[in-house]
Parts: sequence; structure tokens; C-alpha cells
Amino acid sequence: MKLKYVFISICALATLSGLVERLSGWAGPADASASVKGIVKFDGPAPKLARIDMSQDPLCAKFHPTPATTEDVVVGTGGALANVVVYVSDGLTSHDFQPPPQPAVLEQKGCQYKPHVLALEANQKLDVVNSDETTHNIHPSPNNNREWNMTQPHGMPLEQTFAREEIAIPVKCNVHPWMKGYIAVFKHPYFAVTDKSGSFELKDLPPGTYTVTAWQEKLGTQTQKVTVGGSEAKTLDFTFKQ
Ligand SMILES: [Cu+2]
Repeated sequence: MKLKYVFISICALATLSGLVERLSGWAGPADASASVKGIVKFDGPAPKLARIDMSQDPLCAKFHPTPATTEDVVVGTGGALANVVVYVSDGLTSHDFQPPPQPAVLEQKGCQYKPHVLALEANQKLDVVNSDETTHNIHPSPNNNREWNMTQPHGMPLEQTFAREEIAIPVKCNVHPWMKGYIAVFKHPYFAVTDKSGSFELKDLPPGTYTVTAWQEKLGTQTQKVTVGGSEAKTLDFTFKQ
């Protein structure tokens, strides 16, 4: 009699732990609390940014009393390098990630892309916003995704997705030849784009050994290996040169 109850209890426990495992699997690995953060820098004198001549479209030009400048290498205080995509390129053991429900937003403002480099997850919604009075034509040129090319007057909603990982897709406007940006697409959530301070942080990583790659549109890529255990927070810095 007693043995039967013990057996039933064991069965119940096994079912319960299986359920918990599955539930936590939906939210991501249960012990994913490690992080890698750092700063990306540019070594040497900052390259001079070129002025953009927007006189071709007065609706663009009037937005910039001081002319806008190119954004292909943006160096801030202390050599901080902005617009660098930093991501886990190898070492993940789980590959089952759902894109976040909130959309990524790419804005066309002052006839430039904001942000200049955008990163999002595969199948995450991308809201393209035209905040300008003029009409834009947004045209990503992917290698690994479906190409599209859409005319977008002011205020027109535009939603797209990218199905596959690609780092990174060049984006241009067929109306304004100076408009250039990039969209990086990931099949996992472990990526960041450096801000003006060159900072990045990859959060909620499961313990493991990872290859972390830093990609800059003009300066190329760099990789480093890092091992994190438990809820460890590690620092990883990158330095790019011309
Ligand atoms: Cu445009």
C-alpha cells in the first residue's frame, strides 16, 4: 500500500518538474543571468565627417540649419565608437528564440536614418516611420533575406520583417542618394549597438563560452572569446583602427 503512494508521488513530481522545465523554456534558459559589457573605441585621430549637401530637396535641407554630416565612422569623446553592432556569434547551445512582441523602429528624420544602424531579431516587426514632409523610398539590399523597396510619403505606416539572420543589410533611399543605413538581423537576443559612449551590454546570457563579434560598417569585424559562469558579469573591450 505504502509503496504505491510513493510511486504515485514520484510520478507527480516528475510531471511537475517537466512542466516547470517547459514553462521556463518558454521564457528562455532558467539560469541565464550572466552578462558581457564593454566599450568600443577608435584608435587614432577621429576621421573628419563629410558634410551632406541636401540642396536637391529643400524639405530635407531646411531641417539642417547646420549641414548634416556622414555617419559611417562616428567617434565621440575619448575615442568612443558609435554604431558598432556587438553580438554573440558562436557558443549558444539553445537556438529556440521567439522575437520580442514590441516592434523595432526605424525613423527617417531630417532625411537621415535614425538610428543609423538598427539591430533586431528575425521575424520581429519593423516599423518604418517617415517623420519628414518629403517622400522617401526605403530600399534594403539583403543577401540572405527578401529584398523590398517601398515608397513612403509622410505619415504612411510601413511594417516589414526579416526572416533570416544577416549582419548587416545596407539600406538606402532611392530619392535621396546620401541616405544610408544598416539593419542587422539576429536569430537570438544577444546583440547590442554601441551608443555615443561606445558602450554595449549583452544581458541574460546562459553560462558558457562565447565568441563575441563587433561589426562596424567601414572598419570591419573583430572577435573575442569570453567565458561566463552563473550570474557573472564580464568586461570586453574592442578597439578599431582605420
Ligand atoms: Cu529619402
